[in-house]
Amino acid sequence: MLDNQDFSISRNQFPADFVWGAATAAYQVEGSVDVDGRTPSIWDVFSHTPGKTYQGQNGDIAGDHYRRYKEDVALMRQLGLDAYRFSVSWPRVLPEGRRGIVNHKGLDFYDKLVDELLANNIDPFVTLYHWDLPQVLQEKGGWKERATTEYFCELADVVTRRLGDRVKGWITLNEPWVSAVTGHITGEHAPGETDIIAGVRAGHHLMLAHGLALPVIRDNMTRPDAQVGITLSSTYVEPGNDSTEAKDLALLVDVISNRLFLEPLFKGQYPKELPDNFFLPMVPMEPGDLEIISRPVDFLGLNYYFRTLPLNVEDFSTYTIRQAKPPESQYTALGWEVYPRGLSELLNRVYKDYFQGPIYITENGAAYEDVLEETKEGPVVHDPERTAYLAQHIGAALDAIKEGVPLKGYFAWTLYDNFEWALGTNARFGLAYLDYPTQRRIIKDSGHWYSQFLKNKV
Ligand code: IFM
Repeated sequence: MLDNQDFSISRNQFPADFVWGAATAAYQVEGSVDVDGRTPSIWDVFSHTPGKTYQGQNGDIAGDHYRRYKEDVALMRQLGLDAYRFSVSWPRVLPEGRRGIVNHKGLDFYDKLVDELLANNIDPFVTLYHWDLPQVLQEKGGWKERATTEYFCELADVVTRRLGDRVKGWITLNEPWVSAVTGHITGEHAPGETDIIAGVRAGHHLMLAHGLALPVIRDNMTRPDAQVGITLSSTYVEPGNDSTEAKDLALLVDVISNRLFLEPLFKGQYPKELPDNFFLPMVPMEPGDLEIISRPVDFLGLNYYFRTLPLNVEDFSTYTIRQAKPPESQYTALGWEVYPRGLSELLNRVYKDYFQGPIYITENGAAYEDVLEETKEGPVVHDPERTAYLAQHIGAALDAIKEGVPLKGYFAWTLYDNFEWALGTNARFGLAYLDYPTQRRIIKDSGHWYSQFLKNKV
């Protein structure tokens, strides 16, 4: 079942308390979008709008996790995970977007999931917002409006009151950059807006929501070892060639892709390189906002997938950058460069320049064109590239630890194939293959490798 690949890495090389897990997000796996009082999120509306997703696909069923969570926890246990990172569907818990009505059936689902995880010795890490804003709030302006930050605090309060005694890791937001830019500027994600002012407003309000929610969460998290943080997207940026244009652009892409959120969080400022007359006038800043945004977190979550090698700008209004594609590099099915060293470089840099506390890799993984084979011994999926991707990035994580970065955990993206947003089911990132017609979960070779690694058998 396992590929005969030797990556010379073993779990024993990591600190004993290092957390190993896998991650998912509510809309990508849960399905059951109209049961037990859940109302539509922006992703239900967006994915049901013709032309927005691959073949018009949506998350109506996805991995049916809402009904199959016990089977999924059994899969996690089989893999040997220490922790599971999942997100809460806001409109399942607060169907009106606000505290007015708390949907206890929705909350019960997460309550049962947490109990099932703990019964299997798996620690819950909960993301409060992974992109599925209630549509009712979008109709009032969504993240463009400051009021949404208060509603987010209400969600945080309701969820942490109920689960705060059992959850180990709280993550306010997943990748606010993607919510702001891809959702409001390029329009590739819900709510599908294409307005730079909308994107800047959304980004600022997301960060404000994070800062405002921190004390609310802290008041309710009573598990003694509980911690709260945020997850940012990240990329390792280098110039695509030696030209001045590429070098200047690399600095700007780093500012926009990484520093735009790192700096307000850890330095209480927006990057000074952003032209004063261009960016700041769009920020809906009020006195005290940056102090709120930069309130201390217990940990930082980083999602890392690829390196970015900018050459020149094709269209700045849609943030389309032409990139170098070194022929000697390997690429995933999405054309993302496999560049493990970028992970250790990035971790070192974030540690040195921004945050000296605990860091978790909250997502890392790769999409490949997996093929399910039915054999006499049962179904199999051979995915040696993904095994190599995971092993090499775990190796890079180990390098960073040896270099002094306080890295505390690693979550593979993702537990099993799921609804990959605008790409629908056309991008498979899972440790297990999801056979959509039958809902079977089939552990891929890479999942077997990860499991053997976690059990100290490789
Ligand atoms: O599937 C996404 C996830 O929801 C957020 N981070 C990147 C993943 C892969 O694209």
